[in-house]
Amino acid sequence: MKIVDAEVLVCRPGRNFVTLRLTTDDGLTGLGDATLNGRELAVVSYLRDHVAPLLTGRDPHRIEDTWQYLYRGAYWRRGPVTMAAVAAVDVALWDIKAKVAGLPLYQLLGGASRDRLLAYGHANGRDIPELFDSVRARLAEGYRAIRVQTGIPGLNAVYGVHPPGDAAARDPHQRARPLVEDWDTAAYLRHTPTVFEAVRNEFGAELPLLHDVHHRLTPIQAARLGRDLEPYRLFWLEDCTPAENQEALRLVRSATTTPLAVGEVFNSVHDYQGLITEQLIDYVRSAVTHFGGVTPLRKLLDLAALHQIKSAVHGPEDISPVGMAAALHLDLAVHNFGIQEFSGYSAATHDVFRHAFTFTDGYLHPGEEAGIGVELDDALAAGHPYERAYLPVNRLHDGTVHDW
Ligand code: EZ4
Ligand code: CO
Repeated sequence: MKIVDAEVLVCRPGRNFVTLRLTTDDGLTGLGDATLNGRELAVVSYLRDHVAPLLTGRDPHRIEDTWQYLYRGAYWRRGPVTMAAVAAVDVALWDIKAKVAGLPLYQLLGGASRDRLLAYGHANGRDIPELFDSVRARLAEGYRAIRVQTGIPGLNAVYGVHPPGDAAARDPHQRARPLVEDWDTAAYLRHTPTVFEAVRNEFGAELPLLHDVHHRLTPIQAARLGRDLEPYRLFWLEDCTPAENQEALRLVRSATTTPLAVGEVFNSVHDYQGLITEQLIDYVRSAVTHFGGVTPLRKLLDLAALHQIKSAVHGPEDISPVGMAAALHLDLAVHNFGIQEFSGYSAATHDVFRHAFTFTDGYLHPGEEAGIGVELDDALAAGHPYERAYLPVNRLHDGTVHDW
């Protein structure tokens, strides 16, 4: 069997998605997600101009070899653009291999280690009453674990707080020019523990609660926040410091028993190495889409398992249903599954990407279709053309750019 075509499809059913479709001489197709939020066309070019010409004629069954060929063969290793492109190829090849076998991908990864996958959703509010409404809405949708983000008194905009409405329409990532948000670390550190106290008082001790700091703190600030949140028993505190400095996590870890999650902006095992082998974190957050695919993420999770670290695959709206499906097959198969982020998709996205995976009573399942279980409807996708869109940027009150 040979690969005869590699198409890069870009569509915007509410937000931009980049999808690779490989076709074999047997007429089988495989899909891979290559969406890099705010920098989508860089990956399109990487795939179209540099990778697609290498794929035609190759045996689609040689997944590991193709991965190494693209990773080592480029000479220029790692980085989100490269690894999103390699991920798309890897997932498309796994999709094809599983379709040839007539099995859902998780069966090729060792079979199911559990019956269903605990998901967490996002609750946001400008203030505590609005946050409570958002938590109640997620609970009504079935979620059994919830990420909590709120506005801070004195700040106009805070990461994670969107006006109510359709998932795509309320997404602050999707602006033709970057939205400028404001930030005050001292106000955030004062306010956040009071939010979790209020949420615990309202919703009880048992509901798993998560919080994402989005790289905004120094190590000593993160240590303070981790300690102040200890009474509220968070499921995790995510990305408390800029992730590229692993040393920072050593200080945070020694100061607090609040569990730590890191890694959505990582794209290689090398970004994690000390964090895992020194057991400085509790959850790895890499997406299949930004980490080079199922092949390397499986290896990362096996290394993590040796150190009692669990999976928490990144699953925001900017991971397409193709990337989500790949994550769910891996989640179902690995022993050290932790939790899966799932914030749902716009109606248009559900139509363009017909998928076998399900969300029921707060749990996800990849479904039983052969392959990853997602097909892209080209005709519907054509009705949603690409538009440039950026993530927000963040400035302190004196105008200094801060981490977003
Ligand atoms: O801001 O995916 O944990 N989830 C997150 C996401 C990220 C976006 C960036 O593209 O932090 O919402
Ligand atoms: Co995050």
